[in-house]
Amino acid sequence: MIKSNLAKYTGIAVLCLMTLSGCSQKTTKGFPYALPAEKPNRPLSLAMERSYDKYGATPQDNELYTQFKYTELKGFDYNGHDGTISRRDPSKIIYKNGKYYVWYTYRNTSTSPKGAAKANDTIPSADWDLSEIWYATSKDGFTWEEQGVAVPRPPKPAVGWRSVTTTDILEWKGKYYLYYQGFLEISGKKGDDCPVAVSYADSPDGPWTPHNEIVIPNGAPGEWDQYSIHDPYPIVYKGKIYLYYKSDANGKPNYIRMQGLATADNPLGPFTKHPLNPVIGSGHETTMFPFKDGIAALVIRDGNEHNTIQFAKDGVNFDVAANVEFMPDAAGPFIPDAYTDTKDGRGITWGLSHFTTVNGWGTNHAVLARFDCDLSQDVNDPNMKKNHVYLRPEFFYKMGLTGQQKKRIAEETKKLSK
Ligand code: AAL
Repeated sequence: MIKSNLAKYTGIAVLCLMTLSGCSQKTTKGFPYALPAEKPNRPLSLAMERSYDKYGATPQDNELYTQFKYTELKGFDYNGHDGTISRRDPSKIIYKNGKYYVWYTYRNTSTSPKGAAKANDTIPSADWDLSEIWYATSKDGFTWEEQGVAVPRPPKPAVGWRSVTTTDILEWKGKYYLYYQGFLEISGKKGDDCPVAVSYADSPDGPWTPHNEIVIPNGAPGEWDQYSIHDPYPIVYKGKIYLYYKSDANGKPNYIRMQGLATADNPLGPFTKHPLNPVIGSGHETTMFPFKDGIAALVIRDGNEHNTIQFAKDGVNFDVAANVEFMPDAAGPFIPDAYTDTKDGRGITWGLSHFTTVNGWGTNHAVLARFDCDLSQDVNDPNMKKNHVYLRPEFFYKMGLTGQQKKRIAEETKKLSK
């Protein structure tokens, strides 16, 4: 008995010593040079905790980290880029009948946009005023053949009579649905007054039948989405239609752009806005895709969390998953599993986006472009996972100081010399 007790206590003492020496090792040895692939069991700074918990040890380990590469498209004419023809806000891309399909806002007007005060029946106020929804097809995703109008402007006073823009496609039970912003007055007179309308067809080539009702109305006065519902963007998730959208709130003096969610069991509605809206407090145009068991989002341009890719396991509660640069504006990716109600979203590798900065305001218009990336579980492209883009000094000098800033700096220096 005594012998066994002795053995027991000796064992405990040895264990304690081992633990102690383990502890002291943990605290005295510096953080390892070779970055552990898994979160190490040692006290970590907040930044290193976050690094492992949110992102993965390095950007290369993070499936939601990528670079974006851009290619000019072939097949679209822009009238010498004089501002009379514009193509922007591409939809998601789908692959049907042996080719890719994309829909987009198409403007072909006698002049470039002139602002709300000068706009009339033929002069557009903004780049997306007096527009229609057109579509194009492609065999390779680089050269496109424009097919013409999909959804024209309906006669006044139907929703969209002034302009139909910023569309996205849904495939649901063998039918196709195009959701779009239906302008009820000139854009810019009262912000963008453009509730969401929908047209449907049996084939991606149409003909499209307008469902002459607003499917996602503006919020009630005083609510964050009281003025506009932008960028309707449907995917199928958890057996339902999850339609994400953007709205502009605040507006004093700058808008805060945020993303909301509305869900439905039927493509023609009713859609129920989520009680937690807005579900993302940043971003500009809306781009989401099924990823693993949740939804990933490209959060571009605006807000505290712009230039991030976010992820929500429930499609609602998004968190930052990666910080990225040079994100595609208004991205419409090719998402093979956007409508399959997948439980294991495979991600995206390319799509179309737009550039709105081809020329100055005088000949303002937008062009479609292709972006490529590696946000896919099935591709591992180390070149897309590099974590720096090398830019020449000229790029930075182009973003030079304004005259007013130069004046302030000169005054500050003058004050010092007194
Ligand atoms: C875009 C989109 C919507 C807006 C306008 C055209 O960035 O958010 O489509 O209405 O600008």
